[in-house]
Amino acid sequence: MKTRREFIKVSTIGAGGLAAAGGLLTALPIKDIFGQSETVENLKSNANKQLPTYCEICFWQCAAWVNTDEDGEIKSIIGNNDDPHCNGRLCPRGTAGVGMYKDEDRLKNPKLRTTVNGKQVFKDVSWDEAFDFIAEKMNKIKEEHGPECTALFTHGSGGKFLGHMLKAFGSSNIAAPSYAQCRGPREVGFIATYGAGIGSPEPTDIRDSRCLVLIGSHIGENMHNGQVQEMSDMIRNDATIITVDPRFSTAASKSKFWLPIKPATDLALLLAWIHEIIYNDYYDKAYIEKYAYGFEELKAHVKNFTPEWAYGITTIEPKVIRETAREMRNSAPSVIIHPGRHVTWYGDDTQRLRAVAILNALLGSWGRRGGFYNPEGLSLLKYPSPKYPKPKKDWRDAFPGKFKLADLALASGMCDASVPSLSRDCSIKAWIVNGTNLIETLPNQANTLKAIEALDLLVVIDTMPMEITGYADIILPECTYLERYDTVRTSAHRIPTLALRMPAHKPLYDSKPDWWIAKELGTRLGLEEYFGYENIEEMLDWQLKEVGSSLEEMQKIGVKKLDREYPDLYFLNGEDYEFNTNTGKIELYSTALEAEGFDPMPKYTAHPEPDPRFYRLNYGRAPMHTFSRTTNNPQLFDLMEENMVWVNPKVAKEWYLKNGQEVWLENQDGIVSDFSIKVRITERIRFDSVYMVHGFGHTRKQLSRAYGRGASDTQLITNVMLDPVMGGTGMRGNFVTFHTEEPERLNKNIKTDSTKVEGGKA
Ligand SMILES: Nc1nc2c(c(=O)[nH]1)N[C@H]1C(S)=C(S)[C@@H](COP(=O)(O)OP(=O)(O)OC[C@H]3O[C@@H](n4cnc5c(=O)[nH]c(N)nc54)[C@H](O)[C@@H]3O)O[C@H]1N2
Ligand SMILES: Nc1nc2c(c(=O)[nH]1)N[C@H]1C(S)=C(S)[C@@H](COP(=O)(O)OP(=O)(O)OC[C@H]3O[C@@H](n4cnc5c(=O)[nH]c(N)nc54)[C@H](O)[C@@H]3O)O[C@H]1N2
Ligand code: SF4
Ligand SMILES: [Mo]
Repeated sequence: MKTRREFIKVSTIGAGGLAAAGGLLTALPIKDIFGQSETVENLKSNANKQLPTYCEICFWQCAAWVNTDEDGEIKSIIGNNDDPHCNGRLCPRGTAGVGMYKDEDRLKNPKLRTTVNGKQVFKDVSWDEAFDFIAEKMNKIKEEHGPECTALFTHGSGGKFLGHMLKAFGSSNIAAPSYAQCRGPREVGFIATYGAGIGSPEPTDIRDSRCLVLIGSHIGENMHNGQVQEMSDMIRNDATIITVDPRFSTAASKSKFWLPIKPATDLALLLAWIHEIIYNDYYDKAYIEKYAYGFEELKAHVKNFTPEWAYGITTIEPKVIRETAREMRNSAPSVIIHPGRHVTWYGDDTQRLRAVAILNALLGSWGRRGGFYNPEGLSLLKYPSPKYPKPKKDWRDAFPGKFKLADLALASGMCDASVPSLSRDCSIKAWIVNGTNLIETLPNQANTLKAIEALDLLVVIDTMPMEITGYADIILPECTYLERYDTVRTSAHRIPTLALRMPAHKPLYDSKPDWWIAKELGTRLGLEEYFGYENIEEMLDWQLKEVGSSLEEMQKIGVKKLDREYPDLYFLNGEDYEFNTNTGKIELYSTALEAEGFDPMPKYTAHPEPDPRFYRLNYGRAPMHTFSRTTNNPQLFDLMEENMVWVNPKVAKEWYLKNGQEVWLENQDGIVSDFSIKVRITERIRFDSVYMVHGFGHTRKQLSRAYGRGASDTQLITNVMLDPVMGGTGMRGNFVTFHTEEPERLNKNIKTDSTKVEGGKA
């Protein structure tokens, strides 16, 4: 049976296809906003200019200059020398921002799902019609269920405007996948220990560090610009790098020690290191005495966690564990056990990150040069607007008594709260999805689709016809970051900086910026008093003037460096300090976790192992791509067209696999990859695992380059190992086996392949 929200192509019936379509393409009131104007045909005034922006290809947000040619066309992007995120140098992806702007597959106009002759298709509509449609649906949901039954999933800068709109509407269900699918356990683990999270960019003082321990964080392939630059400096300075990774990563190849740990056993290694550091008196006594709580309890807790004990679990030899512990001690406090970023692995992730936080504390690296510095940012005042209504309920009602320590909303939690339930008076009924490809981003696709199926409204705001757009009721095309203003970047660093993003070209096609979408939709919903500014320049100028700058100044300089309010970059050199924990101390023994019924100190528990002929599915980043968002970018596609599955030679021999051979992967739940993937035989992966880069295996034919290239790891991640502390979705407990011929699919596969679905092009 065809479902209401049948997955359909983003193909459009022509203007004549529907009687109404032509008449609906009316222009909106003309607003003379630089770069956003409907009337400006060609911004000649933009010829041969250098205009400031900050990059949106990943979330490091490097500040950059966009160069235009004599026709005002975008020519190139280069780093801004004044920016501490990039120090004037962009990564390959940042330079390829031009490719995102020029991608001919971009979404071009708003599209509404409709049925023609019994088939679901998208028709082009005007922005007016799109907003009227959304406002009507949202108001109906508000009347019938309350405004709290709406939600915003967002990843990226423009989400702030949409978040403001949704809060004004009366809902606080706003989440990004960068929490429960990414760094959430790290934040919660560090908050439990230091009363402060890590945030982004990470305040790791890598450039001054003598010893960097990377535990499942592959800086170098994880191309977060400033970190990679600082790590290169470290290597030049002959500092020690210790990499713990079942895969021989690029970072491992630059390391003094590579510890090819058995996957899923890191907590045992961390506990053994803690044991070594305490029982050999390697720890920073004065620091621990002054700042820490629970040392004696910790000492007793790790008594039996010897290197010999850990060896049996991790396969890392005791002498290596001892030697690496000594290396850390020798460099302390200029040592960093890196907190990682994508840390949702095995469900005990908050506890693993607690162990990382504790190890740093024992070595005295928090608040010390070469360890973790004290970052400082500047918050801009919010443009004056009425108070938000107070929501009576939210997504947490779906999880009574759970995840209390989660300091942000869970994208996966909001998804689960959209699956109808008899025990709740409201399941979430409407999603606005902005800048996140939830189909490829949330694990367990069947669950995501179940939630989507139950919605009354799905609005997708994107730049590209990604998987998620196929399920939308209405698609709104956002212009790329090179064609718009956004909020001013205010992220914290060694010194506070401001960075401006402004349009370098008017939006191509009929695409629009998020700020405008939020304001126009807000107005349709009767929330105009929340959007008191005529246009975004007015708002930004007001905000900037409040801190002694102005839009005019920022348009010229792009990045403004400010003075620190608190002069101490390194702040734990013996002075008194009260941490934001229950005890006011660094909690080696966590009172907050204990109060919620969790282990106050981390413990190792074994995780399931693959069955014979199955291998643990490991995944990660490639330097030239960001998730699924860049795989169709013409410039980056040229650098890497598809992902491959890394297979250990021993395994390849057992399966008679050859380099470059195409295989299909099947996971423990009988899900078979939609597409085949080529084999790469390499010693760089352990025999018990296979590895692939995330973001490939696109199922949308509208992605003319990326379609069908490589395989999707997400499709094979059906087992979620939930973190009981904060609801993170552990994704590394999945196992795959090989098929050398395309296997029959036993009806377990979900249809995300648009070619298999009826509904069509006019
Ligand atoms: N299987 C698997 N799942 C993962 C991960 C993994 O490694 N493997 N990694 C996890 C991590 S660490 C994270 S942070 C998340 C990331 O999750 P997402 O941010 O959802 O990642 P993308 O797949 O890049 O999806 C981004 C979407 O935003 C759109 N987009 C790009 N630029 C713009 C813009 O300017 N405006 C708008 N409106 N849209 C834009 C893109 O076209 C794309 O559809 O995924 C998590 N999920
Ligand atoms: N080029 C590029 N850079 C990026 C991104 C991107 O998409 N592209 N995304 C950014 C984002 S949002 C994030 S969150 C970060 C993510 O970057 P990282 O935090 O570095 O995380 P992953 O990319 O998931 O890297 C995972 C590493 O862990 C290893 N690993 C797998 N299982 C285990 C295990 O059991 N134990 C140990 N010790 N290691 C294991 C894998 O082999 C891999 O090398 O990257 C950021 N930087
Ligand atoms: S690291 Fe690269 S992709 Fe990320 S913001 Fe910086 S230049 Fe852009
Ligand atoms: Mo992430």
